Amino acid sequence: MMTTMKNNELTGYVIPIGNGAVGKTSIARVMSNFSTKLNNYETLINSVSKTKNLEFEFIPTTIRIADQPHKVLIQLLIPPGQKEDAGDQNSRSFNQVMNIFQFYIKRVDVILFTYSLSSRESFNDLMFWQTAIKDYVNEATHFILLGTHKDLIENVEVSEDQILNGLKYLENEVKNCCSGWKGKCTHLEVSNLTGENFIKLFAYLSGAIYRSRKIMP
Ligand SMILES: Nc1nc2c(ncn2[C@@H]2O[C@H](COP(=O)(O)OP(=O)(O)O)[C@@H](O)[C@H]2O)c(=O)[nH]1
Ligand SMILES: [Mg+2]
Repeated sequence: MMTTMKNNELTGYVIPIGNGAVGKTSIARVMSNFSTKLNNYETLINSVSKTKNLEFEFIPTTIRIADQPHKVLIQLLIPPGQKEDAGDQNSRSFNQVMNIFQFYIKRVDVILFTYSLSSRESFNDLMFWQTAIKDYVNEATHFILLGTHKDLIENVEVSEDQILNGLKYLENEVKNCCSGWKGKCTHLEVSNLTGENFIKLFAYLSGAIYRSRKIMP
C-alpha cells in the first residue's frame, strides 16, 4: 500500500561556514549531483568558482521515522568565506552577505563548521567562525564539525584527538551562547573528490532537520 507523505514535508536551512577554499560550495554541488554509482567528482568541483554572494542549493531527501516516510528538503545557504570586507566591488565578505540577508535567514537548522583536513589553519579558524555565526544559533540548531579533503591522506594536518577536542570546544561555545540549547552535534570527515561519507552526511542532515523542527516547529 502506498503511504501518503502529506503533512510529512519539512524544509531545513543548512549553512556551511568556514575559511575560503575549504570546500563549502563543493559540498553543496556534490550533494546535489550525488550518486552511489559515482566515485569521482573532480570535473564538478574543479568548475566551482569563488563564492562572491549568498549561494543556494536545494536537495530533496526522504527519511523513515517509525516506518513512515518523511520528505526532508535540505536548503543550503552558502556564504562567502572571506572574513573581512576587501573593498572589492565584485565580491562580498561573509559579514556583508549576512547583513544583507539577515531578515531572510529566519532560522538555521544545521551549521556545518567546515574546514579542510589538509589545513590546520582552517581548523583553528573555526573559533572565529563560531563567533561570527552565534547570533543565528537557536535552541534547536544542530551542527557538524565537518572536515573536507579526506582524500588527501598524505597531507592530513588535523588529528582525531584534535577533532574530538574541537567538537567539545564548539559544543561548549554553542551552549554558552544559547542557554537551553537542545541541539545535537557530531563530527564527520568527507571527500568532495570521491563522495566518501556523503551517505552519512545526507542521513545526519535529514535526521538533524527532523529533530530541529520537532524541538522548534
Ligand atoms: N581534493 C579535494 N579537493 C577539494 C575538496 N573540496 C574542495 N576541493 C577543491 O578546493 C577548491 C575550493 O573549493 P570551494 O568549494 O570553492 O571552497 P569554498 O570557498 O569553501 O566554497 C575547489 O576548486 C575544489 O577543487 C576535497 O574534498 N578534496
Ligand atoms: Mg564557495
